[in-house]
Amino acid sequence: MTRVALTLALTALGGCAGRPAALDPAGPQAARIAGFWSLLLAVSIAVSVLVLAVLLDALARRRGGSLPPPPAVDPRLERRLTFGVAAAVVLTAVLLLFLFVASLRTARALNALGEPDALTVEVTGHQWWWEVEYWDSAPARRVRTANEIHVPVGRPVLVKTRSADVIHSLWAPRLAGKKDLLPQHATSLWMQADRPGMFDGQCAEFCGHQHAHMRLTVVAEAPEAFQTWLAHQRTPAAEPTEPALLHGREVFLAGPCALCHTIAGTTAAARLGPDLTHLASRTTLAAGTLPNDLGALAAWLVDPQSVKPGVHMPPAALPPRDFQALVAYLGSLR
Ligand code: HEC
Ligand SMILES: [Cu+2]
Repeated sequence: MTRVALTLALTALGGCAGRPAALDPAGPQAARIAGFWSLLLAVSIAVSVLVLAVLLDALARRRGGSLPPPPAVDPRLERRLTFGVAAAVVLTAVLLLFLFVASLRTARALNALGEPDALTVEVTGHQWWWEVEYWDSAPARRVRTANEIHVPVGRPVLVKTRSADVIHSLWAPRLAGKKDLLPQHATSLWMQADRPGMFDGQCAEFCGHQHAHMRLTVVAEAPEAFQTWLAHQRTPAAEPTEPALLHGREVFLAGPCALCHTIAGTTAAARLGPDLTHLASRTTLAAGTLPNDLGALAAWLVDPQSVKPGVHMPPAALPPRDFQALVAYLGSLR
């Protein structure tokens, strides 16, 4: 019966398309959490069934419509009742202790994936997007991107988390538990993906207007594919060859865009908004709010406020020719 309930719950939670599914783990950390969750469910079901059985038994023993006369004190019955109550108290205490120890063991396991070859990724929460930086001892080799964490399958990843403004919380339920991102205090969590795939993530701590539009994607890929991706991200932005794209770059660099964004290989080096060096290589725009295609990009630039009301980016008020060139240039940043 426990198994049936468990399978039903798993199917229900795992089957909702596009929903994070903590009970459908794709890595050892999430599997630990799902295991502990199943244990809690099993124990709760067992206790509920036991209590219900005792209650039904008591009801069945009750005879007639009116209350029976109070029984004469019977020392044997008295002893049996005392024993029953004591046994129930001991059983409860043992169960609670058991769950406490299991919870401690899960927490310890979550913090211990460390290996010498672990990959270090720094994730900074912003209202309302994720800055992702791949750590390297040589600063010039560090890679910065946004709203996407690429990880190699089977390799432990140490995610160092912080916040640039308010408290956020990183949650990619198929890979790991939640971790708060705090403004003044660095935290970290371990994650590892055991199979390739795209895994949804979401800010899990209310952080203002657009909290619900603060999604991220973890892209787990084979180690070679990951290295190719990383090497490509390290390169500066592609040099435009067509006149329209060159014009688009001029528009970008001359406008307010360069005050907030970086495009490596150009003079734009600000960090108030996402790094756009390889913008077109990402799957979504504005932290999972829009698909990443030219139409959505144009809609975003014309009026970011209508897509994400309150967002910290002004609209691009440009003549049509400049605007089209700008969109084409950004769309070329593979
Ligand atoms: C005041 C700072 C600021 C200015 C000026 C600004 N942006 Fe942004 N931009 C942001 C912020 C912040 C975000 C992240 C918004 C979010 O997802 O919540 C963003 C997001 C974007 C994105 C989506 C990136 C992604 O990976 O999701 C693009 C593209 C972009 N900006 C292009 C531009 C262009 C082009 C201009 C100039 C016309 C510009 N921005 C001007 C701050 C700015
Ligand atoms: Cu947030």
